[in-house]
Amino acid sequence: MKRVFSGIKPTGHLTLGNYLGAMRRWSEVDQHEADALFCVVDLHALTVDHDPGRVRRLSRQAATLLLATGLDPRLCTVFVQSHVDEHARLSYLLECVATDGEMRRMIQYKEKAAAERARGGSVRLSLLTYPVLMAADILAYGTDEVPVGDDQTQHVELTRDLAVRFNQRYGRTFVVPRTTHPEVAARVMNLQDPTSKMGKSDDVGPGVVYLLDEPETVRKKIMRAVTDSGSDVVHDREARPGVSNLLEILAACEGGDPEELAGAYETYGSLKKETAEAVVELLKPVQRRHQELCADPSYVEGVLREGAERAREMARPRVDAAYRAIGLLPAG
Ligand code: AQP
Repeated sequence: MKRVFSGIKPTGHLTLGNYLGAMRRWSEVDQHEADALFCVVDLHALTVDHDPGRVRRLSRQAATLLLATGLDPRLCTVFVQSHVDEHARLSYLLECVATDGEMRRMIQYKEKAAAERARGGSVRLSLLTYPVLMAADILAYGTDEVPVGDDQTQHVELTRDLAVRFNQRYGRTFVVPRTTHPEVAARVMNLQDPTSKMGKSDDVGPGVVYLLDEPETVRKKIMRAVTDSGSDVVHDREARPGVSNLLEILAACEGGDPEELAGAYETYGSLKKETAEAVVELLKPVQRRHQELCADPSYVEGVLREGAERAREMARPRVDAAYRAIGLLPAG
């Protein structure tokens, strides 16, 4: 059975982009078809200016939402990254095969470092090395497939490069993973700025639909989405990014093809209305289950505890093998 690994970073409230780009597939497909692990990658949330209490709250919320979307601990492993030391252990070894040039070429690093500097802050070294830790997350488990949104493609490419390089230098230790993306909505765009990705740590709140937004809030955000000049509904990401984004969201919610859907709408207004209702319906069961789980925090804690134990057992042999392969003396 193939092994699947993916993660979610508790840097903000989870968004429709996170759900359509990644999480939905985890619960609907991956947990049924693979030996799958899903992780709240909390160490990654420390790479930018953070508030400790907020990271803890968001980590708990992200874990609860993962279960609320339908992840079933009988079918897959759900855990928190910092509960499994093997990630950090392996990350250091991979830093010893990665180069600083590779790190500085990462688009997300360039964007986030620029934003940090623009705010007058300093850039943490961990922001530069974050893709190596992500590679460790993936490689520790012998992962075959990494289901992610489009923005993570470059990081998975780096992971592949590091796995190949390590294997060539020190002997075959890691599986070389591949990426999978959803067919539509692999990159959901910000509703107020459809040329930028909908991000959970964006400042532009009205452009971001959060999984826990009230139905009225979802409707308002979608009805106020920036559309393009012109009035006919066509799917063209370059010329009509606003309308195309709505068509992709609608297609992802209801199934179907954004280009075909475009023909069914004569005005932006009717498209927005239909999209808003589709998103409200999509989020309803997730929000209901989230509420139930919040009333039972010990269940969530138990899932995370057991998940971490299982994950540790899966990761340790491969990370130990990497330690031996790279030339470290085994502890007696
Ligand atoms: N807008 C998006 N469209 C499609 N997929 C998306 N993902 C994130 N945003 C979109 C996918 O969600 C998974 C978890 O993302 P992450 O927690 O690793 O964070 P990220 O990729 O850095 O994106 P965010 O949510 O915007 O966080 P911030 O604002 O902190 O950078 C990934 O598979 C991602 O591709």
